[in-house]
Amino acid sequence: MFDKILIANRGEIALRVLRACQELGIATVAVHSTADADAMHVRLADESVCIGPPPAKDSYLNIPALLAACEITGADAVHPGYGFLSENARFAEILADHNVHFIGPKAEHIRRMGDKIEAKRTAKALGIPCVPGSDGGVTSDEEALKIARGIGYPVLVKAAAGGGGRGMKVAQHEDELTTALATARSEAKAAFGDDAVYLEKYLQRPRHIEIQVLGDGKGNAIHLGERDCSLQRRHQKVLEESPSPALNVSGRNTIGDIVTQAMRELQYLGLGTVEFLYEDGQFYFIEMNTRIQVEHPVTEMITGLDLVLEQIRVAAGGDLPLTQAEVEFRGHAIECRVNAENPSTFLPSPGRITSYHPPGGLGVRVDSAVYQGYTIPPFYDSMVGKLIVHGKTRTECLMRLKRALDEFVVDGIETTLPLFQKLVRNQDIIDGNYHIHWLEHFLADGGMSR
Ligand code: MV4
Repeated sequence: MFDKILIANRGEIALRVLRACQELGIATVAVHSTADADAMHVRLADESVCIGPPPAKDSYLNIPALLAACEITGADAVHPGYGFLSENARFAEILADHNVHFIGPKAEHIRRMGDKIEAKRTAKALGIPCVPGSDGGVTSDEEALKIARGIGYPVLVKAAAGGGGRGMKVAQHEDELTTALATARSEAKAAFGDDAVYLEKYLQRPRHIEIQVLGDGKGNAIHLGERDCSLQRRHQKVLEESPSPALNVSGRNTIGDIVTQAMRELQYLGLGTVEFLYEDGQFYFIEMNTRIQVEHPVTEMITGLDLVLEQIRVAAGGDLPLTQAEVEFRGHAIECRVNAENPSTFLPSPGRITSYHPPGGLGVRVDSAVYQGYTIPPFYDSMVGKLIVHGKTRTECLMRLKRALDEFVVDGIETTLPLFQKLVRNQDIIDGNYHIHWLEHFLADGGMSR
């Protein structure tokens, strides 16, 4: 096992990783920008190193500064959290070159899944169902027109280097395809420096359902069920739940087994999430994430597993905690991402938290790094924390969530708590009847002013 882990992140995930390390008896090193000197993860770590000024490119993304921090403190492993360097294959390789373990997948798998064309090719070869579309990238308008005729309109042009919805363009009819290709290419070139694009059938009202996996890198892998992350705004997840209201036990087992078998064949190491669109009872692979995700607590609440601890264990060469047959799914969990934003306009609202009272009680968990008197800096994401609630049934979970939201006090800044107050009282949400565009429609229809 590792002796000392450097946590290359900030905020609630830095704290989450720190807690897992403490429970494993592993020493911790926090790193921080000058804007985060007062942060909770810095206070609670055994040691801390300032790695640069506030802009992330000069601090949390500064690889030489992170290497120096490893060297100075003698850390033997780095946990990247999510975002920042968590899916940077080069970072994983550089650490290995300096005899520091990267707590995450093999660099080759991070790189392969980072290229969406390569990821899809891999998924398809492993027997994972994919959205009908081009076989690899499209290089000419003529080729694209031919493929689109084959799959039928509407079609979606996607960037190979994409993610987060950038460089995506829908063509409703043939006469829109050439423009969609050109726009997607130029957006992709500007955003990622790579104009490779591919084509898919456009699914109109799917759900976003993702499968959590864990591999030991030696050909063993398990899945930990799904999360329904359909409630999003501008490609930012807002509320996640497990199990998905749209899935039954046999649907879960079928897709879970396919994904698990694929991960065994890949000899995948660490945590991963295989993302699908789900429409009319069919799963369609879109992407794979090779990191721990913001919404991982939803899975922890229904499986009872500590995903960060397991991630550290397999990175150190350890075994999986359970066989697939031993994985049990208990009850229902929902996570709300509470952001420092106006709940109607979503404009950021950084500033000082004058009053802070998180909810508690049975089945209630708050993952947050803020405290009363803390000032949310304007340089990073605007998450205040995550409220995660567990119940025996979805109904109990929703009632408990309503109760917990009523207890939650965050004063001094605006937060998205009022949005969740509305959502838990909405009939579609209560019925589990929503898709990837539901939240944007709700907001556009004045859901927050009614
Ligand atoms: C799609 C799609 C419809 N059809 N692919 C958006 C971000 C990227 N990760 C994948 N995305 C989508 N891919 C096909 N073939 C619709 C989306 C999409 C979406 C997906 C998941 C969650 C929210 C979304 C919001 C808009 C569009």
